[in-house]
Amino acid sequence: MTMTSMAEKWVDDAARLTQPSRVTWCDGSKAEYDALIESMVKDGTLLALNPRTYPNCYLHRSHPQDVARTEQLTFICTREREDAGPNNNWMSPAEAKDRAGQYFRGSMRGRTMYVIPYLMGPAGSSMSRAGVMVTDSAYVVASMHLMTRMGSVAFQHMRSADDFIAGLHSIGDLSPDRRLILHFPEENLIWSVGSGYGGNALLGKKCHALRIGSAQARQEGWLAEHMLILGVEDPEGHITYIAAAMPSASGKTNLAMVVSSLPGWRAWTVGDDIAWMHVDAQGQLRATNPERGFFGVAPNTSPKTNPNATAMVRSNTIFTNVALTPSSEPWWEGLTAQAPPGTLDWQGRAWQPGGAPAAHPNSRFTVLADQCPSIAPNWEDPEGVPISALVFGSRRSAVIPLVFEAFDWTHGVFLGSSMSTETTAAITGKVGVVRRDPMAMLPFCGYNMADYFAHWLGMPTRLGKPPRIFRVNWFRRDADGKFLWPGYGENMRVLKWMVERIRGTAHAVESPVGWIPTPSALDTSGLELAPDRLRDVLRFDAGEWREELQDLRPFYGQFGGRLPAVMDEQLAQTLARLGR
Ligand code: GTP
Ligand code: SPV
Ligand code: MN
Repeated sequence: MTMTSMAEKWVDDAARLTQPSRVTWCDGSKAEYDALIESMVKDGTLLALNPRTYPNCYLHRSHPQDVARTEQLTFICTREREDAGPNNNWMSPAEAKDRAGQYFRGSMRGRTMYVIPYLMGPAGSSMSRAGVMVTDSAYVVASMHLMTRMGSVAFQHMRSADDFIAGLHSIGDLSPDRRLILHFPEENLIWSVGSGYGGNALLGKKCHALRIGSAQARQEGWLAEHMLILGVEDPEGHITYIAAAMPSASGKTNLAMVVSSLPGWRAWTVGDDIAWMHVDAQGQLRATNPERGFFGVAPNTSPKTNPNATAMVRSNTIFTNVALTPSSEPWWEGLTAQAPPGTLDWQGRAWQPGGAPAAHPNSRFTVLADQCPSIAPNWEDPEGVPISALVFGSRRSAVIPLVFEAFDWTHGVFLGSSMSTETTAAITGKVGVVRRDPMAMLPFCGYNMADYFAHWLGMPTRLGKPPRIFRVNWFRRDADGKFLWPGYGENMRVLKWMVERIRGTAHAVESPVGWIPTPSALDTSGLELAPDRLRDVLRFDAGEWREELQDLRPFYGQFGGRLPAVMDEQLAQTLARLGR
C-alpha cells in the first residue's frame, strides 16, 4: 500500500457521489496557481486589479447570500449528542450524510473536481497535519494555495496511508437552504456544501485546524486555539512570545502585526488566527501557526491602523467583496476618508456616499504570510515558538477593563471561560449582540466544551512553568459611544506591561477578578490620552461584575455534571470576593 492509496480511494468515492466531468490532482505549484488565476479572470470569477499599483491582485465577488460563516448551518456529527455538547449544533452521522448526500449527489456534473493535498503547519514539524480536500471551486483552490502548504508535502508528513483529514466540498447551488458544514471528528471527515466563502469553504482553516483539530488535540494532549501568535521584542532585543485568543473580527490580525507606538519595542508576527500548541520535553508550551497565509478583515485596515497589512496586500493578493475604484484599485471603509467618485460597491453596483457600505463589512484579503513586513524570521520553525503568556480578549463596550492578569492558571481558565463578546459581521446574523464566547472558541470547539475546560485545567501537570494568563478589551466606550482606548499601535503599551509582569517588575493592584495595572504602571509616554479616560478604561466596578457574571451560572449549568467542579468553585469564589 502506498501513502496515497487511501486518499485515492476516498477521492474515487467522492467522484462517484458528485459526478464531476474531470478530476484534477493539484500540485501546489506557482504555475498551477497562475493558470487557475488566468482561467478565473477569463470566466469572470476574478477581476484583475490595477497591475501598476496592485500587481498580481484580484477581486472576487461572492454570492450576496454567501459572505460570512454560517454558524446555524454548522454541525458536529458525533455518534453521541453529548460528545458535541451544548456549545455545538449536532446531527447524527447517518442523518447528516443522508441530508448532505442529497445536495452532493451529482453536484459537480459538468464541472472539474480539484483534489487538494495540503499540510497544516510548517514543513518538518511533528505538529503538522495533512488533509486531502476535494472541491469544485477554482477560487477555493487558489485560496488554499495561499492559506496552506499544498502538494506532495502533505503526503510526506503522513504517518500512515490513512493519516489525513478528508474534506468534501462543493458549492452546490450556493443557497443557504441547501448549505451544511458538517464535521465527523470520529471519522476524520469534513463535508461542506452550499458555500464558497471563507471558513465555510477553505476547509483547512476552521473545519480542520480548529474543529477537528481541537478534538484531536484533546485526545493527543495538545491545544488547537483561535489565537494569534506574536513575538514582542524589547529595546534590548529580547523577544517574549504571546498567543492571544479573540473572537472573529476582534483584533487578532491587527495585534499580530502591530507597529509599536513605543520607541524601541516591536512585534514579530508568527500567526494571525490559529495556534497549535504542544508541551515540549522540557515542559515548555510551544506554538506553531498551522496556516501559510492570512484571510484578514479588510474594513478599517489602513496605513494608520495596520501599516504592515496595508503594505502586504499591495501585491499577490486576492480580495473578496471589497469595493472597486475607477482606477481598478480595491477600497473599503476606513482605507481612506472617502471612496473616489465612481466607486463600485462589493456587488459591482454604482456606490453613493452616505448609502450602504461600499465594501461588505466582512470583506477580506487573502495573502501569503511571508509578504507581511513584520513576519518573524522563525515563523516556520518546526519546533514552534516558546509561549510565555496567553491572552483572552473580546469586544465589550462596558465592564471589562483594558487589561488585567489572572491570579494563576486555573483562575485564567475561569476568566477565559467567562468571556463574552459583541458579535461581528464575520458571522451571519445580528451584529453587536453580547454572547458568551469562552476562549473565543464557541464556534470552533469541535467537542463538548465541558471536556475542553477539563483539558485546559489539566495542562499544568505537564507544564514546567505555565504561561501567565491575561484578559484584554480594546473596545470599552465612553458615554458618547467613543472608544476610550486608541488601540492599534498603542496596544504595545499593554503588551509591554505583560512582558514586565512576566519579569516581575510591573505594578498592579489586586481586584476580585485579577491584577489590574494602576494608571502609572502602563507606559503612557507620548500617549495623548486624558487621565480620566485612562482611569475609565482601567476601571473595575464590583456591581457591574456581579451583573456580568449573573448568567454564567446558567451557562455553566447547560453542561450539567460534565463541567469540572473547579469551574463552579472559581465562580463561587469570584462572587464571594465581589461581595453583595
Ligand atoms: P478573524 O479573522 O475574523 O478571526 O478576526 P481578527 O480577530 O483577526 O480581526 P481583525 O484584527 O481583522 O479585526 C477586525 C476589526 O477589529 C477591524 O474592524 C479592526 O479595525 C478592529 N480592531 C482591531 N484592533 C483594534 C483596536 O485596537 N481598537 C479598535 N477600536 N478596533 C480594533
Ligand atoms: C473567523 O470568522 O474567525 C475568520 C474568518 O477567521 S473565516 O475563515 O471565514 O472563518
Ligand atoms: Mn478567525
